[in-house]
Amino acid sequence: MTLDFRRADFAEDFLFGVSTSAYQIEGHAYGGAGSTHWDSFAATPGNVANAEDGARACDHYHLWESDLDLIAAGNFDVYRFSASWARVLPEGRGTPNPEGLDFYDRLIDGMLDRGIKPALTLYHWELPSALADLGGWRNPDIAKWFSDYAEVLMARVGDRVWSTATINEFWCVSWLSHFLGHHAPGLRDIRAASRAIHHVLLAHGTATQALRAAGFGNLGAVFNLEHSTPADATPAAQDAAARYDAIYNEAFLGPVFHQSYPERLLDGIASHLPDGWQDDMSTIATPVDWCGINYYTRKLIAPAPGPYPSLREVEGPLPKTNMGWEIYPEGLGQFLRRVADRFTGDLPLYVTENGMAAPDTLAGGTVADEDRIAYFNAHLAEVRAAARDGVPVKGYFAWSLLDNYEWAFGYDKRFGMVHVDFDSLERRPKASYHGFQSALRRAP
Ligand code: GCO
Repeated sequence: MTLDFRRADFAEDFLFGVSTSAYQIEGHAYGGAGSTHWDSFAATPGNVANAEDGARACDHYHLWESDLDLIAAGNFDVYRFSASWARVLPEGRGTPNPEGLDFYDRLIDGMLDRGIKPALTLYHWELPSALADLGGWRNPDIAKWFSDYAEVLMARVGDRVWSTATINEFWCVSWLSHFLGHHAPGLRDIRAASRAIHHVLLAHGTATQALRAAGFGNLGAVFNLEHSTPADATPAAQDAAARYDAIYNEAFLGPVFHQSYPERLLDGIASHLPDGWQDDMSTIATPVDWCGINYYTRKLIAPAPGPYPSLREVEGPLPKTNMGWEIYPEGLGQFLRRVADRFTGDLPLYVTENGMAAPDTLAGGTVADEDRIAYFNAHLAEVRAAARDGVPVKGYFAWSLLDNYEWAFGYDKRFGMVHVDFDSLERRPKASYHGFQSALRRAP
C-alpha cells in the first residue's frame, strides 16, 4: 500500500509539511535551557509512563542537520516546528540564553538552505518553571510575559520564518492541563482551568498585537479540534455532546474569531473568570492571517451525574489507533467546512497536525506502517474533497516527522514517519515516509 494522491490532486500552491515540537524532540538537557513544568510533572510519580521526560528525547538539538535532510529528501515544503520558551529565556523573563537563540537561528537558516519553509510555533507546552512558580497560566501577567518572549525570539528569527503561530492547542494548555490534570501542571480545578482558558487566549491576542506592531506578518494560531458525537439519540446525550463541543472547540474559536465565549462554556466557567474579562475580548480577537487545525479523532459523549460539565466519554465502535483513538476521517472534512463557514471565512486554513500512533514493528531496517498510510490516505481524501468544495484549505502537515516524546505516554507511542531507536538514536524512515516522498516528488 502507498499514499494514493499526487501533488496534481491539489492546487498548485497547496503546501505539504511535517510537524514536530521542541520538548518532544530536542533534548531539553542540552544547550542551557531552563527547567520547565514538564520536567517537574514528569519527575512526579504516576504522571508519565515510566516517569520519562524530554531531557534527551530524539537529541534533535545535536542531530538537527540530518533531521532537516530527512525533511528535504521527503520532498516536504514546510517544516512546522516549535521553539522552547525556556531555551530562549531560561527564567521565562529577563536574560536570554544566547545558545538557545543561536540554535533557532541555525535551524531556520538550515531550513532555508534546503528550500524548506520554516513554520514557527512559539508555545508548544514547555512553560518555564520560574513562571509556573508564579501561577503559570493562572496568572494574568502571563499574557505580557508571553508577548515579551515572542518579541525576543522574533527579533532574532522573525525576518526568516515563513509563518508564526502563537499557541499550539489552547484546549490542551488549559482544560487538559488544569481541569483533567493529564498534562503539566496536572491540576484538576475548574477555577484554575477557567483562568487558564482566558489567559492563554489573552496571551495569544497580546502577542499577536505586539508582533504585528513590530512589523511581522503571516501570524496565526493552532486549534486542536475533536469531533463530538452523541453516544445515543436521546436529547440528554445530544446536550452533553454539544457541551463537549463547546468546551473543546468553540471555547477557543469563538473568542478568537467572534470575540465571545459559547454559552455552554460560560455555564461552567463564568463565575471563575477574572473580573473584567469582557474587556479582554477585543484583544483576544486581534485579527490573524491564517488558522491551523490539528485533528486526530472523535469522541462519543454521554451525560453523567455530577457537576459541570456533567458528561462522560463512551467507548466507540470504530477501529482505533494505538492511542485508543477512533479513526474518523469524516470529522476532518466536517471541521474544515464548519470552521470556514462559521469562523474564518476566506482566511487560509492549514491542517497543522494529523497522524496516528501505531504499534510499528521494525523489520529489515524499516517499518511497514500500512495502517498509518491508510490513515493519511483517508484524511487527505477529506482535505481534497473540502478543497474541491471551495474551502480555502492551503496545506497539510503530518504529525510527526519522528517518533518522539508523547507527553504523558512517554516514548511508548510512536507517531513518526521516521522510526527512532531511543537507545542509539538511529533514524529509520518508515513506509509512510517513502510514500510521501514519492507522492510529493516534482518532475525534474
Ligand atoms: C497534540 C500535540 C502533539 C502530540 C500529538 C499526538 O496535538 O496533542 O500537538 O504534541 O504529540 O497531537 O498526541
